[in-house]
Amino acid sequence: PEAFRALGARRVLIHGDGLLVDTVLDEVSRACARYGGRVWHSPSWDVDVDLVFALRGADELPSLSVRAARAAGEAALAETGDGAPLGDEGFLLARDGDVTVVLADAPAGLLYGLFHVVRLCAAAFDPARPAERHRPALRRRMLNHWDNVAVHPVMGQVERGYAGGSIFWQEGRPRGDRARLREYARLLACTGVNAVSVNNVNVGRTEALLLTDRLGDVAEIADVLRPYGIRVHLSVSFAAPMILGGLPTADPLDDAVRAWWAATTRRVYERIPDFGGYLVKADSEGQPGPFSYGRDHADGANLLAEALAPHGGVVHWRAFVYNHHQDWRDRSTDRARAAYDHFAPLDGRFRTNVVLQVKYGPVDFQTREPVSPVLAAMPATRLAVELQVTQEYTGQQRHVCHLGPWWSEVLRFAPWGPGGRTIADVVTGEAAAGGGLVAVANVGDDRFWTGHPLAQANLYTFGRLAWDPRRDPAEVLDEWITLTFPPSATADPDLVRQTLHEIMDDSWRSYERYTAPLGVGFMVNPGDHYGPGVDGYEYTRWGTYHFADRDGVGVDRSRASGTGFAAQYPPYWAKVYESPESCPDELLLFFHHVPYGHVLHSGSTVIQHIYDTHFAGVEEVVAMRRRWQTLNGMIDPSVYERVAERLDEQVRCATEWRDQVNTYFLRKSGVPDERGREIH
Ligand code: GCW
Repeated sequence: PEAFRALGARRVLIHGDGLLVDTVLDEVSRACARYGGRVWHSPSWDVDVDLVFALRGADELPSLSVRAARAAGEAALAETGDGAPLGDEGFLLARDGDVTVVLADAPAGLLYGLFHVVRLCAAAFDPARPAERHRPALRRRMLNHWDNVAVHPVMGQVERGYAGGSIFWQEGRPRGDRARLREYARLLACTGVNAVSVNNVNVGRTEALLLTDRLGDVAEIADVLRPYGIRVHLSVSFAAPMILGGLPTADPLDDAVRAWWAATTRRVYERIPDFGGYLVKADSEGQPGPFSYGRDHADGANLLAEALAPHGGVVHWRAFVYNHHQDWRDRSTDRARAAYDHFAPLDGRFRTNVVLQVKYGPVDFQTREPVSPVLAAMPATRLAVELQVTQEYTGQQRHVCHLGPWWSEVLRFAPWGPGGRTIADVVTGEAAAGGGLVAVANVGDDRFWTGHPLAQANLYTFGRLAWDPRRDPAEVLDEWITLTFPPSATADPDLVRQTLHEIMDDSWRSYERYTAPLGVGFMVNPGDHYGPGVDGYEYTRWGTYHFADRDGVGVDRSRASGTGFAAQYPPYWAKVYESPESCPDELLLFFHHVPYGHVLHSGSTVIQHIYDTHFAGVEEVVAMRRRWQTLNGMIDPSVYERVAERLDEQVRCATEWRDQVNTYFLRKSGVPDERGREIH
């Protein structure tokens, strides 16, 4: 609430009507009640105000100051944008004498304008502040909840969830805590997220029913999220016509199947008129899909797209399709190749309301992977990048691992070569058809929302990057710190801010240092994916191997002698990745199998790099913990304690990683650490 002080102490006028305008009114009223300001909603008399939120289409008001402020806003609008519209969600912020004015074309714009004013604090009222216009670079900024309705025997209530139970569901039923859900909607709206899917992409029997018999449960969630501009989407089973409709087939080209989807979808929209659409994991890790009928993924996705099109809905169709029954002895199959091999040939075949949702890397949300080549191979398809805010492979919200820099690196990557178009251009629609940004959510019913209080920064950063994928992640983190740890009587705000930066800024790289080296990935405990398990996946069916032997380590994915994955990139990167000499160090073992003595660009050998980074990574975590301890007494004690306890676990776990990885490679290679440190 502290962040609302500057706004809540002012005289505020809100002009316009609509559900989201009511939300703005409610927010401002609450802030004013707390901090002594006043609020008016379209008064019919003249009032003196400090801040105006106005919808451009709304009627003229008698208030002279408001009319003047609005006119000033219009003038600023003309100046700042060459007539470009603000759009459904954009807004303008300008000053007119003593008044700050927020103008929007649609109610959602006023809501985002409100949160912008909150972020700016006193700066929003600075007379010298030039006018600024904002609109999201991406239309859809979406979170996927992998929440089960019924508790799954292995995965629990939330698959890969590290923040307690589901915020939506509890043991087979809706959790029913509308107040908490509304707070969640508010939290998401302030980051800029505007779409949420409410059930796991692995759709079980109970979850399948959300589409039909239990649609009312979904409608209730939609009702609570709607006032914050958030649309609800649903993960559906491709076999729904059989499971729910009693049809003998789910063949996408079957007329009865098409009719079933059309009728079912019509009923969804009767109940939830602003329903967002479907999310589908098909032919992947045991989920049903079009392959069973000899059809391809364009046939499958288009079936659902056709049913959704009359209502303005979209299908998010996931590209995470690979053979999860691989024989580890089979060196010709490469999981990294799978998405490209399945999908790139289908470019141009998807209907316009299909969004192909592609994990950022070719394997699976690893700490380091090359950017998926699918993102550069389908110019005629709407592509969304899927990130993982839930930290399945990056410390599971027990470790501090701030992912902003990593996501930003992905979004800034130029797949056609340096200086060319970027992944941000692909998802915004400047270099392809544009499909948005999606992430797997990290929130549960935990009292701090995300288990680790500092993991909230990942949620916030995702929302801000989805609003503007070109933003500097360090600046976004700074914004989050300021909003989350506002100056208070006991704290030295600069010290708190600086300390949090020291802990968080480089935490993803620290995590990378003490876990799997040089992009080789995995090496986690199978099953829960937490902690080291160097050979945990080496002889499994999952296609995630590192091939370490006495001479070397890594996966040969070159065209010349390996799986050919490197050739899936446009020529510039295909060439760079093809040879160990030009491949960037951090991806070397993803693309090449090299001897332990191979010298990196950094000058170090591979084996010495493994030792050095693992020792350094643990030292960095120990330093994080020491820094955090200096904040004792300066911040909320419950937050302090929760983070302190998790840092103890991070030190323990990082040490385990270091010792297992170093010991493993010492035993394999027989090469001692040149600095003679203790390896077990
Ligand atoms: O990373 C893997 C996870 C699975 C998940 C799958 C996916 C929802 O280990 O738990 O299933 O990815 O993305 O579909």
